[in-house]
This record gives sequence, C-alpha cells and structure tokens, in this order.
Amino acid sequence: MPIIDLRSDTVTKPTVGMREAMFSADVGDDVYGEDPTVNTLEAMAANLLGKEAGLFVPTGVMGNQLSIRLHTRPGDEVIIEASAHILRYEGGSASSLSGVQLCPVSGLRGLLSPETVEAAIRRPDLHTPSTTLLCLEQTHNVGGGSVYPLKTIHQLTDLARKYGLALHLDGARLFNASAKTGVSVAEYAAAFDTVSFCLSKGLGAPVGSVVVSDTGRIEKLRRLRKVFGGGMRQVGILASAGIYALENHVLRLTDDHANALVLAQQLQAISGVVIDVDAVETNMVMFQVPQSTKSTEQLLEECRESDVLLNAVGDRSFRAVTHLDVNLEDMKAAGEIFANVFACA
Ligand code: TLP
Repeated sequence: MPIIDLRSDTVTKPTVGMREAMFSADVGDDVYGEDPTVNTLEAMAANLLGKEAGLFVPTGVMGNQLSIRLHTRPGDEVIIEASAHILRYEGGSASSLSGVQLCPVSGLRGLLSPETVEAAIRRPDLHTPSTTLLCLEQTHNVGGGSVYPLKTIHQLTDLARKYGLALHLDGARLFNASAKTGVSVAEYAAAFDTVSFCLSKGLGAPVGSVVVSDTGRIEKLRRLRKVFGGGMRQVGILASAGIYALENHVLRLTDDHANALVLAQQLQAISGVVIDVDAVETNMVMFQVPQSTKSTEQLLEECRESDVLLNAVGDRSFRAVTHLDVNLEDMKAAGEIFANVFACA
C-alpha cells in the first residue's frame, strides 16, 4: 500500500501537468524584473486578491516576515493570536529579523475577538511599547483549519484602523477559507495592507508564496526581499507551478474538505478518540486520545508501521491534513488503521 501522508498539505508532489508547465516556463532574471512568468504570477495573484501588485517569495515564513518588517520598527509590539504560526513556528524571526515584540492574545480555535484585541492595544504611555500591527491567520492552523467569518474580520480590522495599526493577513490557506464559505479571496483580503498566501500547501505547488498589497508597499517589500536574501533569478520555473496551481487546483479544495470530514466521522466512531466533528471546517482534523496507555510517539509509530503518517500537536493530540495527494479511498484506509491504533478498551 502506498504511504498515506497526512502530516501536512505541504507534502504534495507536483502533478504531471504542473511539471510540464514548469518544463516549458519562459524565464529571465527576476532580480532585474525580467522573468515573464514571475511577472504573470504576481499580476495574477494581485488581480485575484483585489490588490495592485504582488511579490513572489520562496516561503510563507518569508511572506510574513517581510510584511512584519515593512509595518514595524524595532521595539514595536505586534498583536497576534497566541497559537499563530508567526508566533509558534517561525523560529522567533519576528524578534530576530525585525526586533519586534509579539503580544499573544488567546482566541477561540485561533480566532480573535474584538474585545480581547482592544484590551491588548497599548495606549500611549512612556513605559510601554507601541502597538503598530495586528496579524490575523486565515485559515487558522493550530485552531484546526478554522475560518474567520468575514464579519469578525471587519470588526477586527475596523478596530485596528481606529487605533492606527497596520494589518497583515497570514493567508497561508486563504483559498481553503474561500472554498469553504464562498466568500472571495478578494473580499477577505480587502481590509488588509498586506496579505500573504501559500502556493505550496493545498494548492499543490512545490514552492512559493505571494504577498499582495498596493504598488508602493510591494516596491518596498521587493527591496526587503533582496535584503533578506530572497532575490531569485530564473525562478519562472517555480512561478509556473504557482500559475498552474491557481488555474487548476483552487476548485478542487472542496474535495480536501469533504475528505477531512469523512476522516473525522470515522475517528468519532473510535472509542477513546476525542474529536469535535463540527469543528472540522476545512482540510484539518484535530483529535486527541487522552486515555490511551500508549505514548504519543508509540501511537505515531504504530500509524507509521501501517503506512499512515500524522503529526502530533501535543500529548496524545494529533493533526491530520488532507490534500491533493490523498483521496476518499485513502480516508477509508486511514480510518481502519486509526481504529486499530487508537481504540481504547
Ligand atoms: N505550516 C506548516 C508548518 O510550518 C507548521 C504546516 O505543516 O502546517 N503560515 C501558516 C498558517 C502555516 O501553516 C505555514 C506552514 C506557514 C505560514 C509557513 O509556510 P512555509 O512553510 O512555506 O514557510
């Protein structure tokens, strides 16, 4: 049986069609702005998200960190949800690369409320750092692929504007949110100064993210990308995979969401598994097996021995992510293996 890899949607391999697009991509030196395929991808992304311009970057982390650098000065404070990717999984780069302090605010399944954000915004005071930026994450990874309702986004962004804060959206999985709700990515992006989204997750490209914004900010970000060591050359080879992903892999995201739900329903039927099926909104399934006599590592290893890969997100707490390279059959096979590994007597 081939391995069913549910560790992340980052594990997908480029399809034949995508590889063909990469093979025949027209390229040039992108540091000179001469790569036609990169220019096409950047314009396409900006257009889709309703912004003036885009910037192709190698990773989601770089998209976030360039944006943080753009919006802040050393010593500033950035309000962020306490389990956000920027805070947990970016190696402390906001402090090391931009010299800012992150102010964690807890959200419900990763989603912030206007009340708690307003309480965290610093008022002018000699002693305190200045709050200059609010970052949101859509969908929220650790929140279990949860989707910010557009109304909440508007409440939060209106509040941030009232206090003069800049706004960045880590939209690594923004297209999943849109596929779930039918709200366009442009509607989600509208209130933010900068939005970063990933091509290398559910969209199935091997590399790449795009930051979109207005023309002036993108020019500043382009310089910062060079400063951070992210100026790339004949990178149309990679941008072509991104174009292919946007043209071919957006509509199918609903399949990933349907598969996640099937997996969650199977997990719910296993004794000892704790899961909130209603919380499975997009392509992530979070579950716990608190009473298991086996350790987290042992549970992961037993799944691995049966050719199913998962990630742990805490003690006996797991994340399974659906994507382009797994199908409904795989969900059924994984469900059976989970029943063998996780069932508690
Ligand atoms: N997330 C990865 C890991 O880093 C945890 C994953 O497997 O989910 N923002 C969000 C919300 C993300 O989930 C990720 C990657 C990133 C940014 C960073 O993207 P890359 O890996 O391209 O730098």
